Amino acid sequence: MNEKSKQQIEEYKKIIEKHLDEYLEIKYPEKIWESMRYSVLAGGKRIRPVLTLEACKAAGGNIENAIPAACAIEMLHSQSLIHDDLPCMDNDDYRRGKLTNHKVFGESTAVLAGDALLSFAPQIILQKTPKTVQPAALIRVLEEFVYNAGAERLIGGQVVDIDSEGKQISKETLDYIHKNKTGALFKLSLRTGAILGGADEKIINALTEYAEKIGLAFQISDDILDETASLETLGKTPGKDKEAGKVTYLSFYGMEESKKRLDYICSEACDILLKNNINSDILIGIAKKINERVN
Ligand code: GRG
Repeated sequence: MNEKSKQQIEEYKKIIEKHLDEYLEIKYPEKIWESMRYSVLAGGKRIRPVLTLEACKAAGGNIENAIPAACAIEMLHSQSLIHDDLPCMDNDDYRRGKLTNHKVFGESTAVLAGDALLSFAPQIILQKTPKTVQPAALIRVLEEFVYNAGAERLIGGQVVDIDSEGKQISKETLDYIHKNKTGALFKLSLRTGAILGGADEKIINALTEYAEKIGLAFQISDDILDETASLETLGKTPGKDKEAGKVTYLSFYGMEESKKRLDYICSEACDILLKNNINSDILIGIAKKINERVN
């Protein structure tokens, strides 16, 4: 990735942090807003909202139109992490290098903070997206949001993941988990940016294909990192998959083959962009970065 693109990503991140901070201003009852802020503003990589802003730009749109939706997607992602960390799910003590939400605020507040983020996110899309955006585009973005957050996608993936713990699942089941638990939000991020950027269907489809590739790549690298990284670099407890008896990409393909597949899938993602004349050094750079991920 060239220097200009690196700076652009930092600029996107600043915009996202600033708007998340503004949107999540503390209201009454303070406890729930503090809990929501604690997790959302805990400093994740912000890859999903960066993808949304860049997809909007790559489609020739104005990123101002996509800022509220990009932040809403990060809220949805943070919500899924808060709930995933609960004792009834993955039961984790650390996330984003800090104690998990329920460890600080208690379980009932953590459940409610997740719920509150899930309904606050579409509220932000509706209230804060510039009024110049066509209502049809806004409705499409909202439909993408609720669909990808729901039982057919993100929640479906999580349910099958939990049900699969300690079982010898098939490759198809693992694919379903990856596609939905991780892939859904990557697809949502890119499609949302493309729609708000005014992309035609060909470009929306190409960015969807790219999203499928990097979503899978991200999950493979997550599985690799779960075995190789430390709590310090990862920001969450490593080795959780093995401990929970989870079948991962590595269970089927082993470390070396998984790395090869990761490399290949990332290059396929770049090819999709090139073939469709999507000129984005940032999207190419992100696919390459996922291949070299350390956290
Ligand atoms: C109620 C809508 C709703 C959802 C709940 C709990 C749940 C369903 C889903 C959990 C999904 C989950 C935890 C997927 C893991 C995806 C993943 C690879 C997360 C890590 O993402 P990073 O590395 O994290 O981008 P940061 O902290 O950098 O943002």
